[in-house]
Amino acid sequence: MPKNVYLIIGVVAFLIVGGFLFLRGSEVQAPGQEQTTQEQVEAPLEVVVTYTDFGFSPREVTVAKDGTATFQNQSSRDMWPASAVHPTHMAYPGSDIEKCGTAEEPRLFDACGPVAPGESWSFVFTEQGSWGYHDHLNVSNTGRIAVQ
Ligand SMILES: [Cu+2]
Repeated sequence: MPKNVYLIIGVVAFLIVGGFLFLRGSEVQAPGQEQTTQEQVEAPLEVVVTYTDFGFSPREVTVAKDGTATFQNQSSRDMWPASAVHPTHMAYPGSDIEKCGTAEEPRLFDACGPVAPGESWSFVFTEQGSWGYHDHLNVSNTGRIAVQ
């Protein structure tokens, strides 16, 4: 019964695509991010993560490869976003707290110093994967960035 096989394949494909679009559509859109009119939904090139006294928000975000995440300090104290794992910060490829202060600093997923309240720090993610991070000054505050 080839017709039935095609019908089943069609229904399964419809459910997969529909479910994917539904899940993507329920994600919180970053402020200023324009809706894409393309059929293919892509990860944003820019995301904003705010840091308050309660931690990072959203705690998990997705950004496109070569996209930028900006960490805004809206808390009452200094923050220091940095790659897992504390205290070496070496989970993100190439990152290492020992490289802070060198010419490699712009490529480190590490603020390499305190970011004062009201200030922000941005980083361009060139490596695909799922990267955990924390506030080096308050290590119980953690987050995760998926780079697609
Ligand atoms: Cu740390």
